[in-house]
Amino acid sequence: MSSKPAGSAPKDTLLRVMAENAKPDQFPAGLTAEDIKRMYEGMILIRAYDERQKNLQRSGRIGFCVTSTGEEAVQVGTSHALEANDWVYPYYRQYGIMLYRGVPLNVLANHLYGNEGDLAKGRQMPAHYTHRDTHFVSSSSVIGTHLIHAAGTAMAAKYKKDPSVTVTYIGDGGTSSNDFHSAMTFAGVFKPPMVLFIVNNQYAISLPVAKQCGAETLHSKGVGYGVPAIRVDGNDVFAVYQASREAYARARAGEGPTLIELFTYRAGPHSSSDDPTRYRGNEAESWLSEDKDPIARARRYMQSLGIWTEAYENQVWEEARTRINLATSEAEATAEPSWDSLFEDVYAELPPALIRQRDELIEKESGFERQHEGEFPL
Ligand SMILES: Cc1ncc(C[n+]2csc(CCOP(=O)(O)OP(=O)(O)O)c2C)c(N)n1
Repeated sequence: MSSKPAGSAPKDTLLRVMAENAKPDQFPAGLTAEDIKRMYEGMILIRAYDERQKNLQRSGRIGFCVTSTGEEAVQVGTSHALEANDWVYPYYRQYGIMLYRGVPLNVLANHLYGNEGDLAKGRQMPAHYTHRDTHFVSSSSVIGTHLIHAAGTAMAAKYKKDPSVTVTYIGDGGTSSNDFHSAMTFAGVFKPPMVLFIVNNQYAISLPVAKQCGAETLHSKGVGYGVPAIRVDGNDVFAVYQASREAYARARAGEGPTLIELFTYRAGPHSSSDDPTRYRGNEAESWLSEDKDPIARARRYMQSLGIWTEAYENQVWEEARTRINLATSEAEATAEPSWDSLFEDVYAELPPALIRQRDELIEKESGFERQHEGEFPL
């Protein structure tokens, strides 16, 4: 008997468009120069947003943040192939999809501050973004629960003969969750129009993937559920786009779900509460090298195609940073949600007991503020 676990696939099945040190002479995956630039600018916007989040958190101006440095191609490549009516069920590391789908930066910045303008009204944990208009569904802190919601949304589209596709994301660690099993079982049996992306960034906080799962690759899990699966170089934005586009087309044509493992690396900490050097030394540095960094790889490719200059690079970064700084400065100057907003959104009409509690809280808070006026300057 082979020592390999059933269903595992060899590691050399990684789909790539950008070969290492490739010197391309034609545009990849049916993309135009405009598409490629848009994708490149999208990746820079995400990286610049992360740079700003990190600085705000480290200087004590926001409490917590999650970054996705090194995983920009995952977010941009999968989004570029989406249609406006498609549904996105992310986990906490894919807010870049909102940016790529044109959600105003203020929406994200307000959430970072949990201020009055925050669509979650300051009630969600930071990094749990949501945006109804672009079908970007708020993620849950409990790993994996959104996968079954995504399967349900896709099934509804199938019943309604609505051409939308539902995409959902789960980390390598998240593939060990009960809900991954439930969603994959459902997907394999009922074949809803959905695409499940495994973002294999090689760590679940401090746990490396080899200690998480005995299979050689994570896409091999698809075999057991009867869901076609593919493994893609997740730092190759064009390969991510190509695989996504094909999977979405299959879903729209009624051919069912696809599981796509995107092999990447979480180059930053798990969150602002984590210090990755304690469990992996300075290993992350090599993943931001010219050969591995998704942005650097796309840049080299664009250089060979003659659609990149240093002036363009500087302009893209400057514009991204200016827009982000403006949005976060505005968010910082925006008031906190009012106390009584805590009582909104659950009942159409507040029950008498809650009315009493709300009034009591307002009374106490205004008394407290009067008593301590000026004592707690921000
Ligand atoms: C059901 C559940 N178990 C454990 C946790 C604690 N937890 C939060 S994030 C995380 C790691 C998830 O890693 P992975 O799925 O690989 O995604 P990544 O953060 O690496 O992108 C864990 C264990 C949780 N939130 N929910």
